[in-house]
Amino acid sequence: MVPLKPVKNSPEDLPHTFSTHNPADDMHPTSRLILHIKNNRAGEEAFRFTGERIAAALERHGDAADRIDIRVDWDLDNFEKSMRDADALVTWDLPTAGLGDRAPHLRWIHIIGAGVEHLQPLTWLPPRTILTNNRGVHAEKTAESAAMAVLMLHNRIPAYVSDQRASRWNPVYVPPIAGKTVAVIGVGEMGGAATRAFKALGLKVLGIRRGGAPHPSVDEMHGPDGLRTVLGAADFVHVTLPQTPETTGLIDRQAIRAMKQGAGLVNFGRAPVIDHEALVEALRDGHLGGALLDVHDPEPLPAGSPLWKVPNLILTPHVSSDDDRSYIPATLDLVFENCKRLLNGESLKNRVDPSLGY
Ligand code: OXD
Repeated sequence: MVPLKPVKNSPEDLPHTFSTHNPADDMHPTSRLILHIKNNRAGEEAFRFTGERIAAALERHGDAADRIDIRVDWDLDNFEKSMRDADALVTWDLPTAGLGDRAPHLRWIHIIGAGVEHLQPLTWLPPRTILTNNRGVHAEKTAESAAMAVLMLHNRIPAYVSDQRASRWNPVYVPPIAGKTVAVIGVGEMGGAATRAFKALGLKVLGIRRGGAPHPSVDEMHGPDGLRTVLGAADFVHVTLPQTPETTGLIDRQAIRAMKQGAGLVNFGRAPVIDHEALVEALRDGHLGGALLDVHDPEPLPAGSPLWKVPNLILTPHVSSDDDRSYIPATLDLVFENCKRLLNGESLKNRVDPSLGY
């Protein structure tokens, strides 16, 4: 979720308070939670916390609703004031300097995306404050998009798009995809959802994840040192890595050259994980059969980027894992579930490990 495209503002749609506070509850101040939700004016409507979406989520979480005071604002409007007594913050971004002093009661920050690279290094996080992210919210959409991506690569759609631009008739007949091999680099929530979709297509699934723990939809799981092995064995490589110092540049020239001749590459994670110059070279000289990139650096990808015109490469504008119907409702379900946990003194779901950066 990267809310970058400018959208029409609709401030009238934003409730500034959603308090169901009953003054009688003042007897038990620790049993209440003040939650500040920060919307981005420049963000897309799909990622906006509207009054309607919040009200619907409160209905679904009625048991917690009367213990949470919700304040919704645009960007930094009322931010400093609100941080003085807020217990929890839901946002995509925030000014981090001196947060511990500016937000003395803040116990929890929820980031409404899976990636938190824009906030790294996480050294600004006050020791008493827990950071959580949106991993898992994308599962259904990302699984569908992952299936689409490998089917497109298998059926030579990137090459046919290039042929179409050149008015070229070049039929190539391929068998059904079952039996091919896909390597998922980064089997977390998003990668895990992709592996389920790949299994359903009849693919052999190889996986890479820290620690190499098995996954029910992965036939062969490896730790990070198995990267070259899986790259060399796969017909399709599906990248779902977060951006951290360890993953930046991981799919470099050597890694790309280690892929099978004619293989396809997909990136649904973060752009800096891949060496794009090496990718372009491999697409132009035919080492790779095609690629689909959904994530870019920067976003929006500038009109002058050479990537737009590379043959056998399909670009999508960071849409593979987010949908405009359920993203914010599912985010609110996660937020309210964690509110209940915080109120009950239980550990929160989706904690980000500041030392790993995801
Ligand atoms: C996210 C994403 O970080 O969609 O949530 O990329």
